[in-house]
Amino acid sequence: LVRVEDDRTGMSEQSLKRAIVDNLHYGQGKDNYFATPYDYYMAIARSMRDRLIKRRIQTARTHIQEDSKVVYYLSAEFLMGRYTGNSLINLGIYERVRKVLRESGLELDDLLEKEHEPGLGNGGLGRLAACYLDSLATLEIPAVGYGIRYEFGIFEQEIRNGWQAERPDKWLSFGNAWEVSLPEYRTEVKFGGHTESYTDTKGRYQTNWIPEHTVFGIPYDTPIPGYGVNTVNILRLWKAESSNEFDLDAFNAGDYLGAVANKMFSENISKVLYPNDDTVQGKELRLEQQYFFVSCSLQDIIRRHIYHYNSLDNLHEKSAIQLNDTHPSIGIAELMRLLIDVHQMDWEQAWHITQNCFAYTNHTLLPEALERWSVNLFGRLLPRHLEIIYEINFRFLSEVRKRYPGDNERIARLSLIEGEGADKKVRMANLACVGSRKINGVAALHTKLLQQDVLRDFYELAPEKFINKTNGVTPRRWLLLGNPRLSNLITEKIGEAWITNLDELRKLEQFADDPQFRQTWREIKQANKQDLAAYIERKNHIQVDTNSLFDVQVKRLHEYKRQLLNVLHIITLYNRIKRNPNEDILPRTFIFGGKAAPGYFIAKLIIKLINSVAAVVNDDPSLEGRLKVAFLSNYNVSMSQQIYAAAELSEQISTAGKEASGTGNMKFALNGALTIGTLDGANVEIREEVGAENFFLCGLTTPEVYELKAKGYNPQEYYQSNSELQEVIRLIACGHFSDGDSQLFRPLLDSLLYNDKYMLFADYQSYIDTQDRVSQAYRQEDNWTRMSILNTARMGKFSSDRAISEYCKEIWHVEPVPVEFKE
Ligand code: DL6
Repeated sequence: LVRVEDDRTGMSEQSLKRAIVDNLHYGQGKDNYFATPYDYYMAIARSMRDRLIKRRIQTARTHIQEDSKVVYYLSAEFLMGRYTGNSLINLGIYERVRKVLRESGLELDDLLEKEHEPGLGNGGLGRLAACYLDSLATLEIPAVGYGIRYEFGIFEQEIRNGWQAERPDKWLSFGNAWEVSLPEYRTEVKFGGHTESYTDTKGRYQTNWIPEHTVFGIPYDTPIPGYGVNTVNILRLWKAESSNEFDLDAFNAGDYLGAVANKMFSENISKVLYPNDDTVQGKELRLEQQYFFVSCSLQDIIRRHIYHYNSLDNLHEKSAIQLNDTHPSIGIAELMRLLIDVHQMDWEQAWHITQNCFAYTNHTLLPEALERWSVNLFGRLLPRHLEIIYEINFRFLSEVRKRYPGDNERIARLSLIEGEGADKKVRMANLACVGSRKINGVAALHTKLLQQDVLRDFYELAPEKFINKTNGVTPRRWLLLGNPRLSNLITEKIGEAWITNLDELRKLEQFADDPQFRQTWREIKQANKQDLAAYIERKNHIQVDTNSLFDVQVKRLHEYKRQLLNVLHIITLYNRIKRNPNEDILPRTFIFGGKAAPGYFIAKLIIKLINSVAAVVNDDPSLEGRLKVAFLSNYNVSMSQQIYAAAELSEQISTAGKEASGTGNMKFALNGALTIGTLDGANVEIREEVGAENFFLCGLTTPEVYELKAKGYNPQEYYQSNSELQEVIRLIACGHFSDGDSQLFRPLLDSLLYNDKYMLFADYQSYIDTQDRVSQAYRQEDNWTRMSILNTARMGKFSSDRAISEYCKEIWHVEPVPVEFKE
């Protein structure tokens, strides 16, 4: 008996083989004579998607049957990485599929490289959302991720003559095997226009929003499988489409361009991801994007809820809506609008439901990243929401006034509206705080600083709303998939329970002093280093010494992350060798990667400096290959998996009090790299977990930074008293790294010498001394390996499973719902 089901869902070698051949023929229209590696990739991806869809259907049914509360994770970014490898891992058939393909002379890993990574995020915030979706599914929590299906994701970075150049990321141009579109669930979203008030037949005061134009959101679903369970949740991304493809009246009047204007307006909305990380671009299109996806998502949630319960009275009991930063916080006003204007609920009940649905995660302490929209723009685009925000504010400030009579400064700080007259702004963080039941930071230090500083007034008003949720990363992608050699060793030694219970890694501690285990541990790192070295040679044409220390800083380019401090260290070592060629300097390979926001000139100049230093250092024969510098272009999730596996030293050197958490720091340590870092973000907790003796601490603490700022920080005080630092700065200034051009890096040097907002000079000596300790420690190979093992062994806390379990218990109040799989 031949069953279609087997080819679509079967997990045996034979079924998998048939499935791939079937998808190659009928999905790609090729046989093995014509098929390209990309066709094979598509066939594998489709075969996996088939398997997930069956489970998805059963998951959705179970959630309805069990009347489950659902988590809705609203995020403007999801940086998912490649799907196919991850799905093979989570379905538990990676090795089986590899074997099946090998029998046909195909190499799975090479084919998986053909997947164009969906870069629908900038960095930490979007990647966190992706880790959280993985954990939600693995923990069997009913959940939907909602976001935007950007046609162009984060730009592709090229390095031309040392400078960053941007190219558009056309990730969809060869199709996307993973998504399913659901035009039947398209949703209408209004923009612009005006509001009108009237009294309805029951004598109630009502408001009608008459928009200037409307847009459709079309949902595209991607299945999100849990590891080793049958739960398959979805990521639902919205694409904007015109509600009025062609204006026939305009066309008939001879205005062809006018006839398609609406289409252009609509489709622009989901066209491109804004490439800024930790800064806001107050552009109208960005607000349109935010409102677009939030409105689609909330209407979708309401549609499903009403279908099931025929009432919205219990919406908050069945839905937990998480705001991933303030980008979706317009959702608070939108849910109020939908409940009041569309579903005729009274204000008090609507507000009760809204406040109990939403929770807000803050991801940044940088003031420039706090979103504030001009009231004029807001009113033009979302006139009804502005009215609602004024009403929320009026009611909220009346309560505040009762609590703090006469404290007008506090009232002004708490207000949802900032400023006066034409400069008035809507403060989205304030809206998020007022409209949410819980507010969380992403590391212990970050939450404390929110309470003491950025959100202090809200903390004083409602301390019970504040809670810390230290970030976490998924061990499936960041160890099991990304570092198969190390994963296999770990599983061999302690079994595979660590994959879903990362605390199990503690069992590795017992092997930290075992010479044989250390040796194997080292061999694995060495093999991973060789792979990365081959990549660097292929891409950058730089030969690196695989016995050198792989010292890595990969993350977005930002002044506060201080890639420049790392460069000052490289030049310090360079000078030392130049001064004394026989000086015993530890050979190091410095590896950088990361994108700069296209409009962020200083960050781009730092990239140019790194590449300029690389050009001089890599080619100087007198260094005898002891120092090598490589900037890897177009850093993304796929590349990072390889980098973490090979790294030995992780650079986490942001100015204390600036990095909310960091998650790269966790991925490095999980893969056995030691950290050199400041007491910032989650570094603090990583150090507590791995032990101070297994962490290289440097730099000022947050209170010291604040104190120094308060008393008036002067970088010259540090500069004038440090001859080694002077030598470094002079070398850059004289054009040594810029073919004699003494002006090229002037903006960087001036900012250091006369302002130094991020206090590089204050931390320079501490950083250099700590790096010297790193070099000494690396030479004691055995002890270094021991520290490396202990780092991995003690990273259990930083699993996203731990983070998500805490969100479930303490914020969302949701329970796992196991799904049975029936063939
Ligand atoms: O919480 C995820 C991630 C943190 O680990 C980083 O420390 C933080 O910089 C990042 N924030 C952003 C930009 N956010 N905004 N707005 O990506 O979040």
